[in-house]
Amino acid sequence: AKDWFTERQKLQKQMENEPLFGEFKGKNVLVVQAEAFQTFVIGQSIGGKEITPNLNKLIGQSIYFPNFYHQTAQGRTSDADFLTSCSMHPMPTGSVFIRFASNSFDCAPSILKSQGYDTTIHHAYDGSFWNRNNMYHNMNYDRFYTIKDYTIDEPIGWSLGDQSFFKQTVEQIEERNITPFYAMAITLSSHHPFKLPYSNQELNVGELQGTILGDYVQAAHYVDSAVGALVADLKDDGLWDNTILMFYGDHDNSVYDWSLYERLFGNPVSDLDKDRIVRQVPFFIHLPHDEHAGVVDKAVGQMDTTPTMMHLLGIPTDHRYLMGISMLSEAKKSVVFRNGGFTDGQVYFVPSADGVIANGTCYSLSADGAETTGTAACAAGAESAKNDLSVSDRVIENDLIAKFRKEDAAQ
Ligand code: GP9
Repeated sequence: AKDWFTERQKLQKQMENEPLFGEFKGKNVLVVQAEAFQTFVIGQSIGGKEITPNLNKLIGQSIYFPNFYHQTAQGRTSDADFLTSCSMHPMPTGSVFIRFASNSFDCAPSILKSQGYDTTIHHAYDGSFWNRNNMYHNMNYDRFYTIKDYTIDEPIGWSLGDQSFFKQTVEQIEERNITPFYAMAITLSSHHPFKLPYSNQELNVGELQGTILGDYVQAAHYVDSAVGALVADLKDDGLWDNTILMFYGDHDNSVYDWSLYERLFGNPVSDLDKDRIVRQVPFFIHLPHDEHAGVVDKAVGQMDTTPTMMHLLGIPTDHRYLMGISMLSEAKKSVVFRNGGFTDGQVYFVPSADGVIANGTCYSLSADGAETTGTAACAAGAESAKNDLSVSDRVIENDLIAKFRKEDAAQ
């Protein structure tokens, strides 16, 4: 496993000579992890209205990755947090937050704290859920703001509506008055089963009315309006121009009735589309100035988030134990899913239930679409995906990063 990381660290070194490395040194970072927020709602309209008008507008002002994939497994929201913050795969069963909360990892808050950042995490729910209290302590956050720190003045779903959640989160950050800050905000209003109060249902979802996908679309629209209000708040408070804002979805919505999606899109959904719809969540980076804004089509995944942040902030990662690579780097790598599937932007592999590579489905991707091809075209990538997952599992199960660090210190 150590050799695997030595090779990965060589690829991570590459970003130090690439454009944008350190261009935003010392800037604040605000990360928004949005509950069950998927890519298919971006740019989509229903009843003549955009589902996500604010995020659609943000595309033109951000670096936007339409081919960003979540890589979560049974640990759902906690897996997304672990993948993006600590740049390792989730476990095949359970949640790393619950099973391995005292192990050593190189997570974003501890890296940034070592660089003088104030580090906070904000989630308006019970601090013990997903064992967050323990895991966040291990991740070296200065403070975890839980439901106890919020006034429930907009009750929605499990707790507080995202609009008020964002507003109070910005107030909490401002009250600390410590810069630079790294803050992560985890939303909740779009949690399954997506039932918003009537007054928050602003869209006319037509024939999806009364269906779970109709409710999901209403919830996504509400989250989008909360993001619009957050952006306005950051601008009003003078934070917009000195803060990197990252926004991404944590995992899919668990709605697998494809006839509902066909009604929404107005066309049939292929098997490949089904797999991609379930795995694609949007990823936005808004930088303190807009000159690098654009759509980047490359295939990237949640575990690339912390390396990307370090790239922008100019913090080397070539001595860290991170499995991802900056999304802004030219270094090549594929996005590996917990089920053994992967994509590198050229091919997309969907494994079979028995895990035998030859029994899986390999698609070759092109600008015009996708077609199935022999599994030989995916075989090397699928072997490498298996190996990556096994390295990650061994490192986590045996707390190997602690051992690697000792070895590094002795050298
Ligand atoms: C609860 C929230 C939801 O705190 O993070 O987690 P999920 O059920 O989506 O994994």
